[in-house]
Amino acid sequence: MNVPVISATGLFVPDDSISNDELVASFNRWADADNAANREAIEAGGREPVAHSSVEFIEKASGIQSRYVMSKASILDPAVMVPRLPERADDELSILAEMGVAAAHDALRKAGRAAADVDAVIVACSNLERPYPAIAVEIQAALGVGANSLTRGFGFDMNVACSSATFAIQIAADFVRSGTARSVLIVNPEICSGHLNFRDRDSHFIFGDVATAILVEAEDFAPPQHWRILGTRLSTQFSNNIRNNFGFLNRARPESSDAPDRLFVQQGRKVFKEVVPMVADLIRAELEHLSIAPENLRRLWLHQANAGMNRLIAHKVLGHEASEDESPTVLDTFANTSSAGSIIAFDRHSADLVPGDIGLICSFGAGYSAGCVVVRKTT
Ligand code: CO8
Repeated sequence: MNVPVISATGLFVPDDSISNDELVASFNRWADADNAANREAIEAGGREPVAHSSVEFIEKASGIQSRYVMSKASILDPAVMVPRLPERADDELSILAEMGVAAAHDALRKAGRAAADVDAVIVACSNLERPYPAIAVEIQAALGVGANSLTRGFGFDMNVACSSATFAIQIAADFVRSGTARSVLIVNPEICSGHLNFRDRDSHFIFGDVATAILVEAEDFAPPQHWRILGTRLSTQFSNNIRNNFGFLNRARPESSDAPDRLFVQQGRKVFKEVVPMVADLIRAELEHLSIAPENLRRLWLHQANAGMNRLIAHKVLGHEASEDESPTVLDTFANTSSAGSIIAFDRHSADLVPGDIGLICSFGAGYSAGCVVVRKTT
């Protein structure tokens, strides 16, 4: 059986970033204008005024300080507060494919791999811009993936919300093990700002935009420096606590098409409480299965949703408070980038590990869903 490895990862970061100060100032300007416009209803007790957001709350509750976005000006304009990304013609590269291609180029370059020698593309993310044709097939065509492959290459899209990347690594590793593919490119383009209600005080600060890529290959085909995949484990458990009701049946509903839950909604505190033990149990089960003692884990690259969640999960797994070196944070500057978060952490914080070091990539989120991948650095 072929041994699957991670040959390289890649990253695309948008040019613009929004600080908490900028985001909160925009929200509060909108809140003041909305309260003024609804003053009579508020005074008559028929409506609650919108409370101000606060930078202190955001940093204390989440650890987020800023986020990259694809459309800064319109998000910050209190009259708009939505990303504005002009529609592209069908014969132009779509925006998700463009971000994905940039991240893919980075991964292919680091691995020294020609796209023609890759067999498959999996686009795995929360925020797909259309149902079909698959973004993965568009990226396949844009990069020339599969030109040298027996099958001429194939691609498909999948969505397991924030856990999409680790679920895709499981699929890619299985393709490699079974011989279905020798080289699989996973791409995670996330325009989370498209699904975020910037007028919802509870969640307007949570997400950012980015794209990551992961090259999973057979060990005997991979470049000498790679990460052997020692094990993978997935888990799902149904919950409505993170939900998005946007879909093509919206137009078939008699209700208004701009209902708030057609964007991202969550019960953040419940998510926090319920997902932490689920993830810790999943990681412990996989480590036990692989006979790896927690003290032999050199680094955790955890999903980047909330700094407090990561502190608790790392503590449960390692048995002590994790240092920044053991469990690096990227959500301070990227915010929650859904499927891409743990891959950004891996991409930015793995070069210093030495051959033999063992680490764990773990993502978790809506579904609930959680996936972990245990890797060991080779030469
Ligand atoms: N400014 C000031 N105060 C605020 C604000 C604000 N912006 N927001 C809320 N407050 C207030 C509340 O009103 C409340 O006040 P009071 O105590 O008087 O009632 C108080 O602060 C505390 O509110 P919460 O209980 O809601 O605050 P928490 O401490 O729980 O923190 C968090 C909120 C940060 C959201 C936290 O619960 C959290 O991070 N939870 C985990 C969430 C998580 O991991 N979710 C994963 C979602 S992502 C996913 O799975 C994929 C989705 C797909 C991507 C879609 C892209 C959009």
